[in-house]
Amino acid sequence: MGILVLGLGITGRAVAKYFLSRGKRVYGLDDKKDSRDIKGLILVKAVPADTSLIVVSPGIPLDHPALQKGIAVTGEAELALQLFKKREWMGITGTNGKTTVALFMEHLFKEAGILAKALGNIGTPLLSHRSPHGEVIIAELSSYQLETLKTRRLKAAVILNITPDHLDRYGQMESYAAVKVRIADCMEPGGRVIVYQKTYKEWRELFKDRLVITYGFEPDADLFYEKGNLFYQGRKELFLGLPPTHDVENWMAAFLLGKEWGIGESVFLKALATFQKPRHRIEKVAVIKGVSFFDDSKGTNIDATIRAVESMQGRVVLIVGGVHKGFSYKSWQEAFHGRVKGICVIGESAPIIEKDLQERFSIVRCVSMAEAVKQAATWAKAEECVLLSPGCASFDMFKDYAHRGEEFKRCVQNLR
Ligand code: UMA
Repeated sequence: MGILVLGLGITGRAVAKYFLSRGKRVYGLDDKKDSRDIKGLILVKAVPADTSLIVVSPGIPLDHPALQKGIAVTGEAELALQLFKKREWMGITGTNGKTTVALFMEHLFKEAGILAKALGNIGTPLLSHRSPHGEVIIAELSSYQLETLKTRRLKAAVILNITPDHLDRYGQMESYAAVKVRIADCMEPGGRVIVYQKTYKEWRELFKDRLVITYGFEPDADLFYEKGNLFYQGRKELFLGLPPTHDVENWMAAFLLGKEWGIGESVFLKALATFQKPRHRIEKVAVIKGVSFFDDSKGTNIDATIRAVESMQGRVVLIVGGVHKGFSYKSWQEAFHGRVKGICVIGESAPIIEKDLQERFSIVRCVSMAEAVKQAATWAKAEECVLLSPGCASFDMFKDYAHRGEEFKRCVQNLR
């Protein structure tokens, strides 16, 4: 009997290596890539007759023809949940903020003297993690990974938010939201999933009778923010001293997650003071002639771009566009009103974005990042900002979002 690994990107390769190292017969099928460098992996073009299990990569939808043969299908994250039984697990999902919260939790645990490792959608497959130390696994889980997740092993988990993304795969918001809510079914028995209050209210019927802890800006949230203070079930927990921004939502989620491991106020505040935000997330990369340049290449959906624009001081020249994921950009009209001075569009989605926004904004279509940066720089005046926050995936023009961010930075440096 063999295991078929479907998709040989980062995930598939980690899965193949995991099973090969345990002496299993492993087949590899990829519609585009030839991975001859994995010793022992048997490359195939169709599902072999003796296949007993298919491990599907997150980027491959479950309606892929190879998955319609009646053979058991699982995902890498689910396999890891089943296999790493002795670990403590934390799950982090949401449309935006997953990576920031996952990295912050790693940092917070370090400050608290607890061994922990952030893995998963953040870029390191769960199965590639080998360590004898028994770290807490902080799993960043995408909706794609959640589709095949079912083992009840999470000690704590959070849904940070649910806003439009990946509608090319899910068709409608309800299906996307339902997949996100699956994380609640992977809690240890009796475990309560932490959910942003607004998200919980919006998708309440999907949660049914699942046990939930909420956080947010209205007094009925379990963790409630008011004027820089956090109150937990009516009792003041700590003075955060920050304005009610999107970042505060992330810190509230992190505080609740940390609480599950007994981490208190002083360690939390110390970790917050020393945390360095991840790269390509509203990262200031230069100030040239009074214009600030920000790289938010990781902003790959409409809400992420709105958050980035809202966080800017001064008017913004925005660079957007890339792989279209099926949603409308019309909500940008209101959100950008009075804030965005001009828009440079790049990539496949350029014509759709133009159509949705041209009534309200000056838009210039650019063929490359270099052209977009040049155009944006001529537009922006001192005290204003140039912001790359594409609202789209990067794969039409770049290897990934990091590559796109680096290219932006290089073009900005060339302006000097
Ligand atoms: N492939 C096929 N047939 C298809 C589609 C793809 O054979 O129909 C093959 C491709 O040729 C390629 C492989 O599948 O060789 C790619 O697999 P994949 O898309 O699952 O990508 P991985 O390299 O395994 O990376 C995945 C995540 N990618 C996606 O979910 C698209 C990475 O998240 C993640 O970091 C990595 O696993 C480790 O867990 C990236 C991402 O864009 C950052 N995530 C989305 C997001 O954050 O919004 C969900």
